[in-house]
Amino acid sequence: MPKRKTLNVALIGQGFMGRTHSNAWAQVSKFFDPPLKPAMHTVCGQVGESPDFADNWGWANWSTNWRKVIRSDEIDIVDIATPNYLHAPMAQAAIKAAKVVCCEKPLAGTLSDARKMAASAKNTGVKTFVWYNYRRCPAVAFAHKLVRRGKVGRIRHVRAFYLQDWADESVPLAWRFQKRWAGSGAHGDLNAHIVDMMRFVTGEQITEICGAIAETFIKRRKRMIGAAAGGIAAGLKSSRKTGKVTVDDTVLFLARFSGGAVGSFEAARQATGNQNRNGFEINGTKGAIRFNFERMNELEYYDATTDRAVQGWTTIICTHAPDHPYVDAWWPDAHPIGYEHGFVNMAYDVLRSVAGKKPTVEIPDFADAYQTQRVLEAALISGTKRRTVKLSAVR
Ligand code: SOE
Repeated sequence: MPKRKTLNVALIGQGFMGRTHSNAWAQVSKFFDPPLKPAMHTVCGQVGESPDFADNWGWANWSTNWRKVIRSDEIDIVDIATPNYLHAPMAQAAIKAAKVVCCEKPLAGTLSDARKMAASAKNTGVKTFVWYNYRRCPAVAFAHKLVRRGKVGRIRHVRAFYLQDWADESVPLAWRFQKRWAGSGAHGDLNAHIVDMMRFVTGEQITEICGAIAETFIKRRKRMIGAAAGGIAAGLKSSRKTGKVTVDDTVLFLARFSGGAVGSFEAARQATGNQNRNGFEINGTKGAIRFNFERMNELEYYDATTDRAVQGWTTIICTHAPDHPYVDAWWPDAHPIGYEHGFVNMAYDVLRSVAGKKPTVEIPDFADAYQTQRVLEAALISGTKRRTVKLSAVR
């Protein structure tokens, strides 16, 4: 455990997640009172990216040499916010340097990388965390607590979906559409979130995949001009030339849970009309809950134990402290919070965990995120082989 009361953070990545993480490290001590304070020490970008990012977000230093930054004795926490193919080399270097390691989701682009990352973390005892940020929406954290309190009863059905519609023909061949950089498409990007979220909310494990479909609707996309390896930086222009998309645009699969429930999972990037519909519905013997991130402050609850004459869905605005997690750090009742707050909530729980204190709700470490990665892999095997796949057979 780092000795300092102030932990020096090195962030690697200046894209979308570089922004959400920068905001989280900048805001966490303003809204929470973490037992250890983060100092925004260094941000690493790619050669060709702008160092202005560091000034804009309040990072004291900027570098393009992530290996050197990770090895620096001045750094306590390494935060990886890069495309999936870089998670493993960066995390392994950070574990070797005995740093605290935070890594964006999915843990890795491949099960093999994820397995090695989890093994290194286990063998060294280094503290690791994975940014499955949706666990830290107050409504999702509260859903987790309602299930723990038995308000839903024994779970019979889990219906999870993460539907977007941004990836139309106009979007060029970025890293997210190429297997060598991303590992998979909507599956590792979006099913990763809902698999983690359903394991978290139900408290159960997925034991079997009973069929899956993967489809790529847009087979070729315009290449990006001047794209660095992985074509990462946002805003790159696209050329006339096209390249083959080598990952899925959508994956759907059916699953069994350890408590006996059955479930469906659907991830899609061209589900027209769903801009960021990350959600679920869980049906149990005593009631049901449902969530849609597009209305992220609300959780719907159905109490099946009341008089049938008055049963109906209740919409709970999850902004009431202390009943709803995290909200005492933010605003009064019915003053909604947003997407970025989940990341600030996570930074708080990372700092609590590093200080040896309990997080507000469980945080996935590499070992936990590896379980999610096994489910993703099992679904891909089921889709390819067109058969049922037991999780016990996927390591
Ligand atoms: C793109 O699908 C994306 O940015 C995901 O990568 C994030 O994890 C999700 O929170 C929003 O959409």
